[in-house]
Amino acid sequence: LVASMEEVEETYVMVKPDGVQRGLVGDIISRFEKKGFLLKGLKLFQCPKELAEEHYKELKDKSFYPKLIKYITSGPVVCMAWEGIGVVASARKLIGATNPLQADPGTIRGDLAVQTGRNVVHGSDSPDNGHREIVLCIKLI
Ligand code: FUP
Repeated sequence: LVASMEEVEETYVMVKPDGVQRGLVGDIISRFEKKGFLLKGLKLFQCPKELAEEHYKELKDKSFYPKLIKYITSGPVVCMAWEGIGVVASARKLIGATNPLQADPGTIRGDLAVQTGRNVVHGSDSPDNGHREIVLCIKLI
């Protein structure tokens, strides 16, 4: 466990359409920079429906899935690859709980959001998914 905490990893972070529209991109990038992570890739783009469906395929059977796809495709998103020791778990901590009302103050969602369906930012939940999402959203498009 300690060894894996010391491994250099990459994770995928995406500012969702509400975050872009509200002008929160700079604040979000700044938090990752100040923590000490390295920005390896960045792109603004309109997420096609097919890509959103692929990205959230594990949630396909959830009741909120149609709304989620509509939300993610409602405007441009900012996709980033961040590198650093333990960056996958650390990014999840910086982002905070899925429900912003339960996210701790000091986290992105805790400071900047209220609704689960408008929670400003996404971060990969494992190194494997980090790699998969970076390839899917940054390298292939
Ligand atoms: P997270 O990893 O924190 O982004 O959370 P999940 O992968 O569980 O959920 C992905 C997205 O689905 C969330 F960012 C928002 C949306 N969602 C809802 O809209 N309602 C829910 O009850 C749970 C998730």
